[in-house]
Amino acid sequence: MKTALITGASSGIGQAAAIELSQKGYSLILIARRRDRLEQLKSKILNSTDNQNIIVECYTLDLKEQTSIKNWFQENIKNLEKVDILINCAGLARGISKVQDSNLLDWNEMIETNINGLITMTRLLIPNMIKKNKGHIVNLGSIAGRWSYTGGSVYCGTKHFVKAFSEALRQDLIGYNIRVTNIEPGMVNTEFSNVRLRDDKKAEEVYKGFSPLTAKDIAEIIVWSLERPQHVNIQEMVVFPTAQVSATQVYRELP
Ligand code: 8X3
Repeated sequence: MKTALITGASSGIGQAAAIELSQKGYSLILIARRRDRLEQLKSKILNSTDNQNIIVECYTLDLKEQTSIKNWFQENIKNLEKVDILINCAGLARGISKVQDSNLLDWNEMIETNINGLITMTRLLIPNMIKKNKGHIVNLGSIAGRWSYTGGSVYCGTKHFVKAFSEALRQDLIGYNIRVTNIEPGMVNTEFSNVRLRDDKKAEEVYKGFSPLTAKDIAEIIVWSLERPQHVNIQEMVVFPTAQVSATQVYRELP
């Protein structure tokens, strides 16, 4: 029985990945800020499976707080030894302003979550994977990590970081039988735009007139990557909705 730890598990791709993985018989360690959402997800997963062997554990943690992550890790170090798979889903975008108009607090929040949270979690969980000579780290990058666009400076920067970090990590881990996968989706209809725009009406507009990707689409790809034989590593995967052809070009059919 494999155990996957998922950050950002209370919504979007993290939540969908938890559901898909539970259906494949993986045990889960779910991490997010919102306890109520995690508990709801846990109940949903356990109620929809007949597999008595699946264990679902929830931890409330803010990935922006490096000290909290370190303390949590120390407190649970023994329990975390069973983690075979780390899925770094926690991440967000804030704002679509140009650099000259941007809010520094928004920048910090993205850098702390998308970069510091991801590297801290990875750094803490790797030694045990090295000890076991086995593991898989899946990072949620973005097409914004390949192609920058106006209004996305720091968000795009953090996702370029995820790509660069994943590349170097793969090289650092050579010989330890640990796979590193960077999944890079285009537009996925989750709470991403509500968080980014802080406006539910505007967020709805983002996905109007075309079929965006769903969290399930990406979760299925994560599972597919994990389920390749151990000697196969999907290093990177760029996934767009069919109607989106670049970071800024989407074909919409609007009335
Ligand atoms: C999300 C994709 O195009 O909104 O990472 O930046 S995009």
